[in-house]
Amino acid sequence: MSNQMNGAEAMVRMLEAQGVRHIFGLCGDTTLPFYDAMLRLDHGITHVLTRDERHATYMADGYARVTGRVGVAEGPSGGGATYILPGLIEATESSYAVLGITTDISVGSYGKYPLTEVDQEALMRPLTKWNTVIKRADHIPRMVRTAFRAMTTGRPGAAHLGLPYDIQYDPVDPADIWADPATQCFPAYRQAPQPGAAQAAAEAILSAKNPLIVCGGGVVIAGAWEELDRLATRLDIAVATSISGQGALAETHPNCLGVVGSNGGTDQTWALMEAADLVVFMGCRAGSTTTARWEAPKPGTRIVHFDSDPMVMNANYATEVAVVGDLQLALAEVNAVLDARDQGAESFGGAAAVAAARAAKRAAFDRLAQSTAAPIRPERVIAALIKALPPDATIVSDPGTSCPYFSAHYVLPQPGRHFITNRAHGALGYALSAALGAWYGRPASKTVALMGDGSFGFTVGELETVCRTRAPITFVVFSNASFGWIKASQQADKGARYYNVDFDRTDQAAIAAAYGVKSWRVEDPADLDRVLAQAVAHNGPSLVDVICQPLEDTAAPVRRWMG
Ligand SMILES: Cc1ncc(C[n+]2csc(CCOP(=O)(O)OP(=O)(O)O)c2C)c(N)n1
Repeated sequence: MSNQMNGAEAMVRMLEAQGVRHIFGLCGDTTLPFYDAMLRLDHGITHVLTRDERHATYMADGYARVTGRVGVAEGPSGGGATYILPGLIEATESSYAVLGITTDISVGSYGKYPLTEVDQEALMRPLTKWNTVIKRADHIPRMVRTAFRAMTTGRPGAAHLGLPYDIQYDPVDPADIWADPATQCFPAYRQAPQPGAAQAAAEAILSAKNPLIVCGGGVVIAGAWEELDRLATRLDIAVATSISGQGALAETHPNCLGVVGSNGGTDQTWALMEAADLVVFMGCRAGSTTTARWEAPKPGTRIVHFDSDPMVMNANYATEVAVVGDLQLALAEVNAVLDARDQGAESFGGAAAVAAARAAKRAAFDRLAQSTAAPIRPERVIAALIKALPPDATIVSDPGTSCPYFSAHYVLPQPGRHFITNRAHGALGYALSAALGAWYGRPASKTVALMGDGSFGFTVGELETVCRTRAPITFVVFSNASFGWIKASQQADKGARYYNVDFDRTDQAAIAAAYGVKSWRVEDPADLDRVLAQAVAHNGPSLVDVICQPLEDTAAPVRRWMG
């Protein structure tokens, strides 16, 4: 074996071979050889220094969501490894390919009480689709290939690679540096459904009186919107989405109903969910949010389910037809089955039902969006965003006020991943850094992050990263000096017995300005349109701190708080 390459260099060369273009992360003692290899080798990979490993992983996640490429985050042993966890579980449960690399203490010092020792493999196991701490340098190329294969095939997810310090100095045979180009992007190696499944699904749908399609993030991840558009249009069938499923169809499409469920769903969209005699779940796990804790579809509703993951079939509903396979391939097969029929066009009257629901929802929204009240109504902020943002904008939201309001009322004019939110775990403080990752992935698109002031406090340190990288992202803070979501839940569930949910009002605009962000504080709704337009047009990072109506006083589109 020639001795031209050490383990650290092999890791860099493997990432290069796997097509990695960006790595987000921060350094530690165990990272020294890896960083030295990054510095010395000519590899074309941009390393973005972050201020916290949580946010490095969120950046990798935002990057993966807009590009369909593997997002890569790295951090050091011990504290670095524990801080990287939140991003890995979000990516795994949201089905996005994110690789977390943590350097580790030397294999040679296992069990000798070295600083930062922790069983990283055990730590990462429930959070990742695949995970290993590499024990020998000559295993590095194979383990990197395995990680990329695991992340990108089947249902995508996160992987973790532990890279101990001492093996970074050990030799690796350069001949083993190669990668499978198919695993640079996800979904890789798409699999078609079992023979006959698409036919059975088409027949079930055609036999329904009032079917409804409910799309989750799987449709967007598979890039199946053209096939879905064909299907929805030809059958004139209504298409609802989960929040993650926004982008399965353009929300201006005549058949697109919008979001259903307990967060971002409204009475108007829920009515169609309840009225359906057959629900077609597509790339959707039929989880608690989309179904409002399985309130609808009710037991007995006929279910057809398309998903790449067989584990979701029959998990929540007895399923009449299960179509396991890639969504793009599966929907193409359904369309081919329908093409082969010569019975003329079927119509379920979906567009008319959608038009009526959308008009009623819009009328209720418009009344509140025109409000001149202060503190400013969230509806007014969403209306201002609708006016200020270009059609191809990328919008990232934290949980809290902005998520249900945006999901319910913003109309995304294009299919694809233009709205990003961490719906799997909903950890606060995701949006700011995920927006930076999304901007790296899609720099020509205007990128906007929406967050509560609670979330702002979780993530504010990354404003330095944003300013250093000069990313022209606009941040909008819905400021209400409380953990509003929980406060609103205490109102709804606990008779307004508020306990420890308020914090002091912080001046987000002043804090951001200190980092070098161009910023505004808006208290008068009359200023909102002008300020947002200026912030969006600004050629650098900008922030608008909006003094908002407290969430517990709003008419938020959150099902358990309603009536
Ligand atoms: C890391 C983390 N801790 C706790 C929660 C529980 N939680 C959900 S929403 C919420 C309040 C959010 O407050 P803020 O960001 O200010 O937004 P608001 O609801 O006030 O709009 C909390 C604490 C969470 N989602 N994530």
